[in-house]
Amino acid sequence: MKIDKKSMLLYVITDRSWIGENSFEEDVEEAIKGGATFLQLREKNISDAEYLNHAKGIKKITDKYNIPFVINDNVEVAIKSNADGVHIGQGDMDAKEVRALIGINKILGVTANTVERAILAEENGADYIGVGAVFKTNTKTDANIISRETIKDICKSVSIPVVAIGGINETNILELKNSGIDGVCCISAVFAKSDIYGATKNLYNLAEKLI
Ligand code: TZP
Ligand code: MG
Repeated sequence: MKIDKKSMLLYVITDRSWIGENSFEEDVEEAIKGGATFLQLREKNISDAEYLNHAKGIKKITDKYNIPFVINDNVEVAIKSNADGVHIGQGDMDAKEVRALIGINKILGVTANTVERAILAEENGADYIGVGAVFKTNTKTDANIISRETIKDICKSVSIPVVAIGGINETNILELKNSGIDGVCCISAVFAKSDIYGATKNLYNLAEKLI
């Protein structure tokens, strides 16, 4: 499954620390029903076995709704769960190396916060670029804020889709209008909410006005 730009519109990323009374899988399904167009499993401080278990569970749901599903930073879990691909951060594995491991048919997402890194990522086989943090976020406290100018420059410098991440929520999402991005990534604006379905639906409607 390779990506269609439209599937980047509302890219939702998991964070099990927000799980409340429903299960992880139930929360993910609510987000997809609400309008998530792309799903990334991103869990820190987790064993490979547990990561793989969640990946297999979520793969069934993303298959049911036919949306792309990638694993953050773990090629082995991506391959074993038959996920659609992998997303690697700036400090993670080398994009070329990951592409060689997953093959040409899987999705490779790469975080790149400068024009140089974005161009290199595309050359090394990335299918899309993630850029951020675009706003202050408590989810990744070590993330630098990337200027709107840099986001625009990155979007202009690559031909693959670009998604913005970091602190994006229903109140600030429209500030990203005209920045050239193809979609937004959200963690807490979805999973920190008690009504995950409603929050995602609202974000989806706003994201549609953005692109
Ligand atoms: N990379 C840059 S910011 C961020 C990541 C993974 C966290 C995004 O989380 P939230 O809750 O949508 O701000
Ligand atoms: Mg990472």
